[in-house]
Amino acid sequence: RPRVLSGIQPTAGSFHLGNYLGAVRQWVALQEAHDAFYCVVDLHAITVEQNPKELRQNTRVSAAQLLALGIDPDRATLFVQSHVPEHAQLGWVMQCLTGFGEASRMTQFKDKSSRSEAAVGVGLFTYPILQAADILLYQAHYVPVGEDQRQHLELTRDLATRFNSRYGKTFRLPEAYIVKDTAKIFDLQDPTAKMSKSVPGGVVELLEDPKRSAKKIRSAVTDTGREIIFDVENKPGVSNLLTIYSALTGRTVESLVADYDGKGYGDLKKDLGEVFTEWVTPVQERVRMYLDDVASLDKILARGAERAREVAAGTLRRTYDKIGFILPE
Ligand code: AQP
Repeated sequence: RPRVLSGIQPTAGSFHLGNYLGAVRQWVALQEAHDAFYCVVDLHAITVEQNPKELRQNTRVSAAQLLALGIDPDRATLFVQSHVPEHAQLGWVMQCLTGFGEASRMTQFKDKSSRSEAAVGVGLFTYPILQAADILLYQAHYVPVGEDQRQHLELTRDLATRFNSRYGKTFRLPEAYIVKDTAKIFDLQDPTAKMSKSVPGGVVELLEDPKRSAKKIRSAVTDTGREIIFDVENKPGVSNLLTIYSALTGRTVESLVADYDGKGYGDLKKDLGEVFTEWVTPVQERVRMYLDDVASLDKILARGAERAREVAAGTLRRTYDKIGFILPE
């Protein structure tokens, strides 16, 4: 079975609709026919300052959300990044292989550092290099991510190629697995920007009160005119709502457009608020259930880490050997 690897940050506690539709939804689908590894990337979370108590809680809440959204720990390997020390170890090797200019060209760093009011740490700069290590450790064939991660995946491939040509074939070159329709979910208040947890306002959080989400959807920025049609260029707001609607219900955009013929933006937003509420309510219930039994949740994660380490340790050992490190017996 082809292998997939992907990760999600535990930073904000709740995932948002962009994380779900752009990434986690694919994770759930891929676990059926793939050898899937999914991790909550707490090492990445500390690239910005975290409150220790909140980080611990958010990591569990993230794992609970993945389970509630359909990740099956008997099929997929679900784990926490810091439980597998090989991530940090291979991360260092990859850092030594990366050019300074190459790292400087990563647009996510430019975006995030320019938005940050606090001092920016080196970890935020080297974040995509650790991400490369995350992926390469598992020799993943595919990496299901949103469009915003495409550049990071290119870096991963470049580093794998460089290592392989310098030391001999060691890493598989992974491919991005990006589902076009939901590759980028846009902010409800600014439908030209991606929905993102660091720009609050138009972001729909999975764990907030659904009434609040429905209200955000009702007050989403739409476009001039009245007609409900899918036209990303001229009607980004309405198109974004149609994308979300379609993804949550499994209905095609065309059939939605046909249904809303003659109706107004208000109708579409009100209905989408209801669709979202209906979808998210049982998800929230399941999240609560997992969090009510932290001991069992931690056990699932420990089991996942053990399976992940079996693969990661093998790759790291081969890598160290190629580099010329003396392998401990
Ligand atoms: N708006 C989005 N549309 C589609 N996919 C998205 N993803 C994030 N935003 C969108 C995908 O979600 C996965 C996990 O993301 P993450 O939590 O690891 O990191 P992120 O990209 O930093 O999330 P945010 O909300 O976008 O945070 P900030 O504001 O910190 O940048 C990834 O696969 C990502 O593609």
